[in-house]
Amino acid sequence: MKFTTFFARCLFIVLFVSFIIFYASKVFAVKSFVSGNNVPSVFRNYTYPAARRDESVVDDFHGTKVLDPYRWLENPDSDETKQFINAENEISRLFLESNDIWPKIKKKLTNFWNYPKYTAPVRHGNYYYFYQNSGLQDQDVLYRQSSLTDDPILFLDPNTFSTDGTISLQTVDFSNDGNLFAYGVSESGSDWIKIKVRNIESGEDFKDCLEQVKFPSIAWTRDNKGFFYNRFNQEGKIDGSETEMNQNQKLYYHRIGEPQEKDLLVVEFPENPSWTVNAEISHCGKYLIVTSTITTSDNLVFFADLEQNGPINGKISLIPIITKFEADFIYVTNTGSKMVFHTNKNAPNFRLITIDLNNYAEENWSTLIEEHQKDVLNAAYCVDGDKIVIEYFRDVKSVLQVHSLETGRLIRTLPLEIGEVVGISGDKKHSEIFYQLVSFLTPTVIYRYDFSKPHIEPSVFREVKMNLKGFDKNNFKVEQIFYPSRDGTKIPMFIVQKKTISKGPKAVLLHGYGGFNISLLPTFSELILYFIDAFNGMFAMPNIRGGGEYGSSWYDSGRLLNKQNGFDDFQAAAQYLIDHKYTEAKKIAIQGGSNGGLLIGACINQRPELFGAAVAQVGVMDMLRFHQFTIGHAWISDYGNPEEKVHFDNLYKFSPVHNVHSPNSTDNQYPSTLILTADHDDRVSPLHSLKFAAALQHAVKDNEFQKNPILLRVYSKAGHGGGKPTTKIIEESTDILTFLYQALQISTDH
Ligand code: X98
Repeated sequence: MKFTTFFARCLFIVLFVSFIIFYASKVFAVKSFVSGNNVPSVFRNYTYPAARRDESVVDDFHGTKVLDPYRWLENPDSDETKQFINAENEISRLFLESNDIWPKIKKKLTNFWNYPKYTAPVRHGNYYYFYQNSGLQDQDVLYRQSSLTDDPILFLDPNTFSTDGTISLQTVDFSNDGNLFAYGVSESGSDWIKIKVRNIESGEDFKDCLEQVKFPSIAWTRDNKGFFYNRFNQEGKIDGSETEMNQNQKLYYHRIGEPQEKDLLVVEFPENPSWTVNAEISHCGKYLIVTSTITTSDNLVFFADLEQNGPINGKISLIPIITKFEADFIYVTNTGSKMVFHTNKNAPNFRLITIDLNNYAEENWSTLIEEHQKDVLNAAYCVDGDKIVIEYFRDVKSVLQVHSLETGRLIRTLPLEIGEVVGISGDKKHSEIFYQLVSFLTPTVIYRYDFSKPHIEPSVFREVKMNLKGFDKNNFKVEQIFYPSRDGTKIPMFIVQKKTISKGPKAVLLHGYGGFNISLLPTFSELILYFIDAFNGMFAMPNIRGGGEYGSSWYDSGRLLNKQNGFDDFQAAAQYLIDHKYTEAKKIAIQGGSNGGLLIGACINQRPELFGAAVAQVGVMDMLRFHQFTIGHAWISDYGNPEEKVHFDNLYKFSPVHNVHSPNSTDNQYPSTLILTADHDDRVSPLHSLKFAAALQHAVKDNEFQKNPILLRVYSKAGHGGGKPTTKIIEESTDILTFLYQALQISTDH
């Protein structure tokens, strides 16, 4: 460590400790109104910040008058909002750091985290590239090597972008020959990125810097003169703290070496401001494939023949092949004009189809790989010229198969342990593939297979292991059970715990998401392992409806007017764990982020008595206004549009902000609740969490039955989660674990 950095850290610690002592004396001096024998002492002495209630703000939704007293919290720049955030942070910090648990957990957790991590190598041009993190580096570093046995050479180190690790690498795109490299950098966790371009051989960056980019798609043309990319032309501040709606995304062509103002507008949809636009170049280099979405599911597909079109000098006329938003169509590869798409059109478990660009009417499509009756075809990659590697989800675990590109015939299954494949690296040009598996007890195993040597079976190329003294993964066990939900539907749930049975009800961390066709497969998390190992706890992960674990029908049964099903599934998971004597309600902590934050907010309103603690991270909490901020309008696929009565009626029933109530007995008080958000979250604006926290605190502040605390913490220089530096991840995880330690009254030594 440099001396100056060391000095700065010492100064910071001194200032930080003084800050805590100063505020401890101030806040503990206020009137104590929370008390009770079963409440840890740290819960007893604090008061909530007074948040102004402006009851003059009233909306009329289809004849129903809806109060929005904390509308002022939607302005991130007002002094009043900033003061509210500061006051909330003071209380939560005081709560979390009032004793020596926080530093003890942080030290131990840092130790958990400190082991080298790698990703699978990917080939571009003459090199292999992979990410490495030596253990506690804030950002993963990109390395390259000429062969798998050569010493890796540092290629790009995002840790040099900032001193505090808050500038991250968010997208990387190599030209087809691997000679040029476009990369996106994001600041403070925002979805906004700036694209830069590097020459591979010289290692130098060109002066190009492209702004206004969010949800990037970069597609290099084969002549290496430039690339297509999408951007918004949004006015005003765009640093991730703004809340303005993102609209009018357009596709441009950028020529290397030219200023961004000279970029050519090639595709736009001015009649449809909420359509997004993405570009891809076909594997043969001939076609531009353009897709467009309005929500997070279903897309249109267009194409243009770049060879026929000639030089790019303005708008490109596109031929529409999918003209309705009714299914997902993902380009896999093509043989001449025959394009292979991965789709759920007429196939809720997905299938591969071939569409001939010379004859693209639906009646002429053919099926390359049929939909499986039960397994979900999650992803498909073309490798080794004429093969397709397919990932299926089979009862929420990854399965890998190789099929023929020509006939769709199954060639072989690739060996895999139980877990989730988080990356497949391979290319139509190369015979070699790598695939990366994770699981609850396995940080990463990377397998390698070479199709040119079919007699040699896939082998472990690299295994990532925690180097933690005294930690043996054989002391833990993973089970999958199926429990009935409220309507009798069987829901799968993973349970991870130590093999040794400890006496008495266990502390349980119950995690869920349930939306956007996203599947929760077995994953590796230091926080989860810490909870199990150090708290003698149990981790439970139900695959509730709304996710994609069983294809589009599982998704459909938990979205729009069926959204309550997912909440019911989650509550039934807690009930199952209680009924089967794993635990009791006050030992259950529920946790979720983003759409999972909504799940937590809805569940503590609906069944507060079922949980002892709740952690809601970056959640969507105002279901009547979510569509008005940043990319929220794209979530109408899951939530419905509050401007339509049928959806308003549905959303109003579970919207966390609108269903807060005051407890009428100690038994149905709210669980201890920690609401987390971040000042540069431009995916789910922090206003959701601020309004929910203000409403909850208002409802409980003078309530004789509410003993448990409701806390809000707003992190600074952080966003929705992507690109978060390790330092901040460890701090946030320490906050959560310290909160759970206190809220669940964990008795293990620390
Ligand atoms: C989103 O909102 C995804 C946001 N998003 C993207 C990308 N493209 C998008 C195109 C249209 C609409 C949204 C898009 O991230 C994208 C494309 C290429 C590369 C990188 C990004 N999601 C939901 C979300 O964040 C669920 C998961 C994805 N939510 C927050 C839903 C509710 C809470």
